[in-house]
Amino acid sequence: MSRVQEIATAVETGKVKLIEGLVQDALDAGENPNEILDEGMIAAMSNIGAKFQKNEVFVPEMLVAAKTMKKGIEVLRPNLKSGSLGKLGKYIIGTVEGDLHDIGKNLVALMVESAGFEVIDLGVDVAPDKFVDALNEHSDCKIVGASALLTTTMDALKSTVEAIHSAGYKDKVKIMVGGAPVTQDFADQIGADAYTPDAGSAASKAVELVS
Ligand code: B1M
Repeated sequence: MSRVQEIATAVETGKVKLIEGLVQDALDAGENPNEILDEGMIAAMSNIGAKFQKNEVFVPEMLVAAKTMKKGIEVLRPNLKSGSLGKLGKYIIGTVEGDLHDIGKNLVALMVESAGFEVIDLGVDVAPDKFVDALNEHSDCKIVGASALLTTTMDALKSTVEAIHSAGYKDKVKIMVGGAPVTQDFADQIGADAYTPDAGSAASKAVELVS
């Protein structure tokens, strides 16, 4: 089994205590950090999601896999960073109201920060007015990113865009949306400025939006 496959298996089976060592060993052996992330960790989360759908695993297994992935990302983090902090302005990010999934949002935050933004992370279950409060507090912010992982919380993306627009930020701030159930069509329908399918493209799009 390759080192990247070993990492995937460790995430999928929730080997919290082993993951840091496995990721460090893979990095020391010269594995590409982006491959460790995409083909190791993200692929593992996708597998566990498929198993959850088939009732082969349950919420506790998803939780422990998520915990394992978070630990692994901490080891990867310095290897994914490149840009100089904050030079492109502020980027407010959060997972929308009713949604507790934060791994994808955290990856977007990490990539956007690496691209040169100062990230203000509001966390999970962020109500629309909390995004507005954050914008009021950081009036020089250029982009807001909102993440949703559940079909049931896609409406909260819509409410978030509406709240930001109603608060007078329509022409001042760009809104980016994403998350597994989100599509370009949906982003267009709710009036978001951009949709991207993954964290890497979110970072490039953010740079494009302020250039
Ligand atoms: Co949940 N969960 N979960 N879960 N969970 C999913 C999302 C699900 C698809 C699993 C399944 O059924 N196959 C399903 C949603 C079905 C649906 O709505 N269509 C689901 C469900 C049903 C639930 C619960 C309702 C289960 C229950 O309680 N019965 C519950 C809801 C809780 C809530 O939020 N209110 C729940 C709970 C949980 C845990 C807490 C146990 C845990 C989350 C832990 C955590 O995040 N700290 C969890 C997990 C781990 C998952 C899966 C397995 C993995 C999610 C993940 O981290 N993926 C997930 C299955 C799956 O995704 N296949 C599943 C890895 C991550 C890197 O990908 O977040 O998609 P992702 O992010 C991607 C892109 O989407 C994109 O970039 C990232 C990659 O580069 N992206 C953006 C994300 N945000 C972006 C923002 C952007 C741009 C791109 O711009 C701003």
